[in-house]
Amino acid sequence: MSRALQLARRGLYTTDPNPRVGCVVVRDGRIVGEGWHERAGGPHAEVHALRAAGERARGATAYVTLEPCSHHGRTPPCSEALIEAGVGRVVAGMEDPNPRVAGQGLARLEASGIATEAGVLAAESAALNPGFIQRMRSGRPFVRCKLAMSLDGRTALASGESQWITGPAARADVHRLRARSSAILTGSGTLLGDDPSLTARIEGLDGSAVLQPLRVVLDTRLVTPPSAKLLALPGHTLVLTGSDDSGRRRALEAAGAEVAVLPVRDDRLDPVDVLTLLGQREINEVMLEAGPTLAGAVLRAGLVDELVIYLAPHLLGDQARGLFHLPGLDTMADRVALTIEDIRAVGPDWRIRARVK
Ligand code: AOF
Ligand code: ZN
Repeated sequence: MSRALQLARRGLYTTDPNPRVGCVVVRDGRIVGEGWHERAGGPHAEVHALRAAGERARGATAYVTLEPCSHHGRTPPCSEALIEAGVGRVVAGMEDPNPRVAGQGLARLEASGIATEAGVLAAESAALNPGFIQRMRSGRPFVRCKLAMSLDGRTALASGESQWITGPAARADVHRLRARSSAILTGSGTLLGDDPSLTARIEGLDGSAVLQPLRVVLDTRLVTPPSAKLLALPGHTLVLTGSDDSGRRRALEAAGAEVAVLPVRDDRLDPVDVLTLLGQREINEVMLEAGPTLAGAVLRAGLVDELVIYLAPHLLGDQARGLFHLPGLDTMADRVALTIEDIRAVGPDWRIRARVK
């Protein structure tokens, strides 16, 4: 299963909106076939592994990081392929949370006399696909909020200047996080202030090895200029607004953006509406790269799942800006509680990964 997890990770940047899945076929203690899911529409991990194993799959054990599917999607069901290949046993990392599968893949195998087991390296298997799992269960994507700050917890000078807080190694790490995300979410404030590209660029990997994440701009009043840099870059940009200004909308569309209108509540777009819309578009992992107002609003709505904070070895002082605007946080009881999952050095900076409790 460890090997199957390794194989699944090869699909980290390309399987969207499908999950990353790996499979290993073992006979008499030897690996006779391996495979992983590379892209949606292409064969599933099991099909690749069974093809590699050929006749040697008969009586073998298949280890799969996700329960084999039972449905006709873009491809025929893997449970049927395993039955036809004559495997004797199937071990799954976890059940498929997709309601079209949800235990039926394993049940189908059992019904034809194949022994099954689920939950082997379950936590590791789930960690491959936090977004897919959350979207299948809640309809909304997994949200990872990325922040860069000084050692004294500041993210920009009072002037807004923030380039660069962290060094090149941390910025390269951010590109890997962007590349595994289905969408990058930012606000019009960041767009106007920084004119960011929000693309995923990984050294040593060409364009086709990374699906460009959807760039999503929250722009209540439709102030995004058609000259914004990201509109001209490879990939797709979605501007979400509450404005019905058709002139500005046409100008943005002419510049390559897609514009969609959402309801405005208290002068803002509601993070729940935004993430529900993204879930409907099969967005699995969202990377939130925003200023304190939007980051604070999404955090407050309880919709941030993970924080990735890069901590740089310098001080910006108490006139500089903090990470989250959280009005009304007046007592210690209102603190946002976190669990730190890991801390590691990235060049001269430190990366902290934390879960919101
Ligand atoms: C597997 N093995 O390698 C993957 C699975 O539209 P399709 O045919 O590509 O099916 C996509 C669904 O299949 C996806 O939502 C998930 O439930 C499952 N993914 N299943 O047996 C695989 N990638
Ligand atoms: Zn399948």
